[in-house]
Amino acid sequence: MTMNYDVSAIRDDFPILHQQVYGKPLAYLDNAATTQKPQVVIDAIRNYYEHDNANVHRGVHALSERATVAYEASREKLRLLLNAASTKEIVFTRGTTESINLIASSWGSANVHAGDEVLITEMEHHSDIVPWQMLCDRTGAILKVLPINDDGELCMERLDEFLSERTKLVGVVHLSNALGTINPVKEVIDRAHAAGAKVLVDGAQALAHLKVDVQALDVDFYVTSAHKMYGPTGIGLLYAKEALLETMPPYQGGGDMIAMVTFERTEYNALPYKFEAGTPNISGAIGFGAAVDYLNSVGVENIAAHEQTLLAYATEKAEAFDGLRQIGTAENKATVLSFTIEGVHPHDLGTILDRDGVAIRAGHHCAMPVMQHFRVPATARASFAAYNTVDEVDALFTALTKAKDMFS
Ligand code: C6P
Repeated sequence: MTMNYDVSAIRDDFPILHQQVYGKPLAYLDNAATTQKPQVVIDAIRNYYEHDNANVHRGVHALSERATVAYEASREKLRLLLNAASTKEIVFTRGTTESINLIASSWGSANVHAGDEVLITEMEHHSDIVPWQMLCDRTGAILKVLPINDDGELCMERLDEFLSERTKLVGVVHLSNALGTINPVKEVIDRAHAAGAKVLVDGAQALAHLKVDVQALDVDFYVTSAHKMYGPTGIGLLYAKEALLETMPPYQGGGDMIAMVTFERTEYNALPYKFEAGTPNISGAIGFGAAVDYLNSVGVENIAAHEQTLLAYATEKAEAFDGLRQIGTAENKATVLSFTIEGVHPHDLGTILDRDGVAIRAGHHCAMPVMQHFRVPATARASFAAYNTVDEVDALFTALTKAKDMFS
């Protein structure tokens, strides 16, 4: 394994891993759906509720001040993680899905008009497809789709053909949840900018596996979810360049997003609060901050190297497995092994593996166009995180052999 990477010490940070499922040790390989949470994240949330629970930005009392300080400290941790220029550029949302809906509703409605084009890719998650379809339906804009090849890589050689002077936005996933492909987002951004388009990168899967620098990327919008990076569910973020956020109308109206309200007019609050209407997910934000601390303490590069070792080992086993078809064989990929097995439906695989304590995801992974490209109804997907082991990969393949034998 990776030098100095103590996977058993990391496993000890995650209380949930130490359990049996149907009498078998749990092998949790469904990390692209959601990662497990380390004790420090659980403790941060618990500590907040035990000691500091109060609303933020409102109270004059000690608890509210402490809650506000902790909430804003998390924003600063996320700014640092992404290397954003200012905390004004970090908006807390419910997650990737809400962040993209925010962009499509706010920026999209103000900037995308009939005849304009929005370019996405064939490997987008539904949350980076449907909000743009809805916007195009509302405005009369046109949705274009950059195809992928049979390895599950973007057809970059065709990008310029799909960009035009009418392209207002390019939406691209950083790390595909269905294929594991890591996309050349810097190149997409540079070429889209040259055509005059803004770029949204869907980083839902990226931050637990890749180092991301939004300034180096020069990306306009970057979105993610805490729960895929060892943080809690129900919280995520929208990063956007300050100049863009300044011009965008609010997404939702309500408390905290205002500076002054009369019945005649409302003056909106400063960034980022203009986009955070209502009482936010305070405990979630605090847990998100603790997850960032945890990621930094292990080091995302160390995690990535460990996962690459697991993925290489699993891929080797997959290649040797009779009747197994890998879906997603990009040169540059991470964490995800997506596959079908001849004669066994992925859902049956998922159920049989579960009985052996092996948790994977089976389905379309909210990326139906990817399934359509590869002409499969669904795939089985194992996805690796910091705490997974070679033994768990072995458990996966032992269970797969058993499943295949049952059906043959
Ligand atoms: N993918 C998976 O099992 P939310 O649900 O808002 O936190 O994230 C949505 C999302 C957006 N983009 C990508 C690339 C994603 O992978 C996801 C979530 C999960 O693959 C649930 S479908």
